[in-house]
Amino acid sequence: MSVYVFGHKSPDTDSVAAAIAFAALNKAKGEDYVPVMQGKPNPETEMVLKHFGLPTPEEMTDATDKKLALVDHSDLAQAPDNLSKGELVAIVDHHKVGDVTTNSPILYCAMPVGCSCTVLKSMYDQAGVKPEAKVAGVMLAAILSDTVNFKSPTCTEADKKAVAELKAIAGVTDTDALFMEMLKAKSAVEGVPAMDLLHRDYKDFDMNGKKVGVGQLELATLDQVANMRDALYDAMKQQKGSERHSVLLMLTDVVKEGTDLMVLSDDPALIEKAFNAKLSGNSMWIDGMMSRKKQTIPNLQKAFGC
Ligand SMILES: [Mn+2]
Repeated sequence: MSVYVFGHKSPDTDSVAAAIAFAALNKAKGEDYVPVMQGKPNPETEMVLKHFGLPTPEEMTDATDKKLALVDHSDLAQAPDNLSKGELVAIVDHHKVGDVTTNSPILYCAMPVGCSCTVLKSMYDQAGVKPEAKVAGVMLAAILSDTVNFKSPTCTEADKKAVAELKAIAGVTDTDALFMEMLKAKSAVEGVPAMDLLHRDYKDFDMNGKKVGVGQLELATLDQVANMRDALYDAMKQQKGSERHSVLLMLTDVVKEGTDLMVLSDDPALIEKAFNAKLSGNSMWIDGMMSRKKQTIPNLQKAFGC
């Protein structure tokens, strides 16, 4: 009887890579393990699987009458449906302990590191098994994704060491370039209508009785929208209409760590004052501005006298 390895619902790259890696480790020991995923791969995961030449795991969401393992979670809310009607045999994770319980002893392997695939790397080491190059590739991509290329506060020395060892096995020479490719896949804008991009992550705010809309697009590089600026500005005009005082669009460069802020306002000078910057054309670069919630909105509130 196969053991199905499930990542969490709304699969991310780690939950898929960890399912593949855990299944492959057990297969190397002669056991029948199959990676599955609870839903479709996101654009980043799709790119990573294609890059390393691995098939997309089968979709599966129900545990009834199945032998199964969980990776990258131990919360019921993220686990497959009818978990209690299946037989859970293992959990590999890097989160706080969740609310999944079992009647029998299981393999439970969790470590306080940045990624489930870092836990799996140490399981491979312990078993004396070297992952196949393709599997090592998706494991290292998962670590880059979960640790935001080592920048996340959750990143540990163990994650860095795992990447150093996995890149040699996978034949990856430049992990920064791989991370950039992943970011581009995640932030893909090509072929998406400008109005959809404006609304990808958009909110209206009340600023002292004035309605201000702020959208944000996270990008690997501003070049991604170089040919779309006019179309984006037209979408902002349409969005603003007569009811809004301002519509702003944050074009956030995740690599350079700053935002080119596109501005359409009844009072552009007020927006300039809010960010202590000067518009050139219809946008201005604001170094270090990454967060709408923590940076953009508080500055606007101050300028609007909220
Ligand atoms: Mn994870």
